[in-house]
Amino acid sequence: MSKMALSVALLAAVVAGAAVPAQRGSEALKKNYAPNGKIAIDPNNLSATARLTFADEFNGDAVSLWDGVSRTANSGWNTNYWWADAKGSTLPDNGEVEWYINHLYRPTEGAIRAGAIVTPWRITKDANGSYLTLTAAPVRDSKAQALISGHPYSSGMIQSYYMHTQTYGYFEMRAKLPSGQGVWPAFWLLPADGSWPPEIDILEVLGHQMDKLYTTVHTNEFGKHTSKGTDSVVPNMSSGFHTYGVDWQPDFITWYFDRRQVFKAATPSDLNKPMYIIANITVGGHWPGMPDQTTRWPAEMQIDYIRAYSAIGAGGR
Ligand SMILES: [Ca+2]
Repeated sequence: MSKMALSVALLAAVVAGAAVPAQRGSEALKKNYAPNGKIAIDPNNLSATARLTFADEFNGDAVSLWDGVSRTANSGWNTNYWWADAKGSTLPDNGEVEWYINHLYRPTEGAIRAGAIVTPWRITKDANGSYLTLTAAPVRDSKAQALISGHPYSSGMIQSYYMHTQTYGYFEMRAKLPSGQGVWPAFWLLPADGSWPPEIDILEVLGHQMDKLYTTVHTNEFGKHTSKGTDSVVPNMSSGFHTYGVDWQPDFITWYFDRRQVFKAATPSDLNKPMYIIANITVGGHWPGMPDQTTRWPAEMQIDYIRAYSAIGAGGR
């Protein structure tokens, strides 16, 4: 996503994902150790090679949203960048033109109820399952636009800063992505200590290239921002559900599409601290370009689940 240079104050209350091993592992797996003594995570055999540390299946009747106070494992998703004003947020340095609605900000909540802003996060269901649907859409009502700092689009993001951060492990989202010129869906990790870089982009897609999956790691290990990444040609990501995963370990980071490896890079030296999870739809920006008359609204990202796992140690430790 390229958070760009943001100077933010450090924030306490970092809840690191505790690496408490479960009673797992088997003799057959013992030959497959990662260098840190953990069993290498196999995304195609997660039950035997990893421990589930976080999951939201989005199967309830409502999205589990943060109450503005709690900082526990079940305190819900925040819909605003944690460093941002209560009115909501965007990342202006990227040239983005969406405004992420903060579900805790009453004036925009009122505009949503009045129909002037499309609901950015809701649970949707069909015969195959239950999903979190994030929605980006134009805001045409001038009073509503004034509530979102004049931005022409509202959008939805969820981030786990207050309820789940984790160092290393496997992170996976199953989702169907929005398409369209200027639409930029993403699933990514940022450091809980407020530093940037590093950053891991598990998926980034530009809505005019729905068969091109971008996977990237950003680092400051050389004292300046550098990145390593690739783009992979995959089946159209807006015509069906796919899984997007990353296995971040002390030695290597491996990206997966439908649990098949698409990219691998050595882990930068500064990627060794708790990260939180973000999923969002960006609109516009220097990279994707702006929406045009071909872009169809609303742009919706349907998320079946987001899960995180930790590696387990040798002999079930
Ligand atoms: Ca689900």
